[in-house]
Amino acid sequence: MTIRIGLIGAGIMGADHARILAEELPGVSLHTICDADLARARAIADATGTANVSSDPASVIADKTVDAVLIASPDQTHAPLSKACVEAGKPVLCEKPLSQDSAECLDVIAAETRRGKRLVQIGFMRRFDPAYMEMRGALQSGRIGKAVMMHNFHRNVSAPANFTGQMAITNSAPHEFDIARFVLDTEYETVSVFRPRLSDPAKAGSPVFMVLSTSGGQLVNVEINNNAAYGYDVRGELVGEQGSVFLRSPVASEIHAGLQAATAYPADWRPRFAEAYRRQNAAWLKSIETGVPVGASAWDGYAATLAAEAGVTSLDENRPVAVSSAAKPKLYEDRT
Ligand code: ISE
Repeated sequence: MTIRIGLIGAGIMGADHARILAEELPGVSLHTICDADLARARAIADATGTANVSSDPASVIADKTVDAVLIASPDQTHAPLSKACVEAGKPVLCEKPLSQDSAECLDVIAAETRRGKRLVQIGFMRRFDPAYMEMRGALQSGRIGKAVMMHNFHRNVSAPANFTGQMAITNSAPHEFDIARFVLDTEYETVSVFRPRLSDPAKAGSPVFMVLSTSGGQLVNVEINNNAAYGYDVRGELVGEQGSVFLRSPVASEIHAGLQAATAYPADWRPRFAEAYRRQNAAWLKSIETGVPVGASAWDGYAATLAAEAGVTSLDENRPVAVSSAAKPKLYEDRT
């Protein structure tokens, strides 16, 4: 069975997902590339041998010759387009975040609950990253004892042009909110957000430092620095009562020259998490065939957005903020 994909969004992530689907995974074909900028959609279509382009997401979702949809359009479109896919009965892989507004996440969850079936997978690809999988496995095996803390550093070279001050929390940090919740198998109780004083306080994407408490009694700290300058650098350490697991980034080589030894940092997340994206997309395609959902659900997307909303409030009001969630529908009880 060849799965025909409608790809919505021809920006940096849309282009990367198109490349992965066209070049790295079997049993899938790109059916339509959709973007408000048709020229951008056509460029990806030409690069991947895709026949159709569109600037109308609704028509792509309704197209009976499109089996599944991958959403990589701007954040604010994620929830309405995911909801439209659910209402059309189409499996959808939606880039993170599901929404920056938890009420919109609940709309998607209500649509899935009405249908009685999970169709939405959220693009929290770190769940498929080999290093994070080993970290979670070490905890589940008991080798490090009970988890007590998790340290997370998330550094980009520079903030994208459209980045606002809050997006460190609402766009970047959802990766940490989700992966820490997934590794620890816990829920968040409070979020406290701090910001260091910078030489240029107006610079978009300036660092934020967060401390989250969990229902399992753990502390999770997250540093987001979208203007780290030196490289794309994501670090993590899971600390247990009998040991710890330190995240290692994939390094292909180490150059020794001029009395120095050096390894290279990637320029952004795509090379650092290339294997995670490939595995995530492969697992999504498999779940379409089997009907068994995998990866992060719309509920996981909601949980990450709740933490982000609490984080924004904490930064604005300079206080710890409680994370309060709606009741989880039974549809999301089974862990995959
Ligand atoms: C971007 O949207 C991502 O998802 C990357 O993984 C993250 O590192 C980056 O900060 C986000 O802006």
